[in-house]
Amino acid sequence: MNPPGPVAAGSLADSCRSCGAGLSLLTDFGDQPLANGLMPAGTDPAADVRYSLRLMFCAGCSLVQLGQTVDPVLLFGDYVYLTRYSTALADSFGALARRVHREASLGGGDLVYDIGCNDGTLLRHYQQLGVRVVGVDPSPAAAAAEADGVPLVREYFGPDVAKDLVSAHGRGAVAHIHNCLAHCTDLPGVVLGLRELVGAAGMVIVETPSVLDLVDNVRVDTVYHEHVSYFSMTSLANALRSAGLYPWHVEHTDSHGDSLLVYARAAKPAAANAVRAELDREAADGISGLARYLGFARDVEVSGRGLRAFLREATGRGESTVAYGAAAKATMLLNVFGVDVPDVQFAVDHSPHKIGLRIPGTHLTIRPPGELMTARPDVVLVTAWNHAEEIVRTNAWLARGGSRFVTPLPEVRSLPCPQ
Ligand code: JHZ
Repeated sequence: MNPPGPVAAGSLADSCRSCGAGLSLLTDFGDQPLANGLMPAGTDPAADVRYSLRLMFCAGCSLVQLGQTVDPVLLFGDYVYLTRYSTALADSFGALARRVHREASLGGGDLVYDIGCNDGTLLRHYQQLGVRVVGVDPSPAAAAAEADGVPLVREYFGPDVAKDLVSAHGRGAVAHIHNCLAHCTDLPGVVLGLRELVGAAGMVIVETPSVLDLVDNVRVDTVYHEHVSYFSMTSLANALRSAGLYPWHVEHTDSHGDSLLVYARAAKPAAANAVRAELDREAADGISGLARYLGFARDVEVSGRGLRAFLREATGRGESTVAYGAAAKATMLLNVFGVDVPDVQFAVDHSPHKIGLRIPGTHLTIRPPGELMTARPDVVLVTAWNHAEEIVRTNAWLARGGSRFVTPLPEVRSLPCPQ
């Protein structure tokens, strides 16, 4: 998330949002629509608003980032993503809350913050464990958290909001920020705010997709205007340290592709830990050099050609294809690769608020998954590939009936039909 105010509708950056050094261009995707800017069905995709989308690299702190910022009101003013519609993700938040509660010995007097809490899925798990919680989220998604009784501050997070929160509610034993740091244009300000929230004794837990997964598995569909930063352990540790936060543990999760789950606090950790090992692995892998990322643009071309050929051949054989998951990723996949009706006929998604809308930049309308019963597509293109297992499991009847489920990246792969 980004602070409101000085960010123009489409301003170009020439220096790193984390350390201020100069930037080098990695890939230019041209002008692209907003990934979550779903449009009314029947409207003209040619009229959809588009902004430049360019991926840059900072040799100063290794942060891969967008060279463009879009006004946060345009990005989050009408935000339709709700965590609760992905069961595996919601379950993983439950497991994390139970684990942190146990390992940090949290009690009823302790306080847990969640920055970018969305519909409050994570905080509701803490509430069930008897822990005090406060969520921070300016988007309409947070209304669902409030309706469920999660105390909420509807603000763009930063150091001033952090000070107000501490005055009003106290220091946090834990401050979570999941899939949100990458959205923050004022990265140094947000990290300072996190440090303020937890003081000397608390713990910050950051979850964010891994840039190595992006480049190595061609997750080009995760590059969009909301995601202004793409972290490695190296660039994340640099950003945290600048605010006096020291990462002391890292794990990998897979709810949105390979992601880093990093634990940090104000005290310097022992020299040897999982973070040190991760930093050493990244250094050996060339993480701080532009060369590590330069094959990405070529790989995107290859993946795009492969997907277009696959879909065109299916259409040529008279087969029908439907996209599963009107995720932000679906918008980017279809637009960056130039895929539209008739090669993909429509999309399905079980989020009620997405039904009846159109994927930006395309003619694809979003329908309820129940329509697959009548459509019986030959091919189901799983655009929400991070949920492929859950999607194939809940639609096993369709797979058994002969529909082929495929994921698009880095190349088209068929998913096994469940027994
Ligand atoms: P999903 C979100 O991206 C948005 P998206 C956000 N900006 C971000 O940073 C990343 O996550 C990390 C639907 N679905 O979770 C629900 C079904 O229909 O991959 C969702 O609309 N049936 C915060 O949008 C979509 O798919 C199902 O069985 O790419 C998945 O979106 C399941 C499991 C999901 O996030």
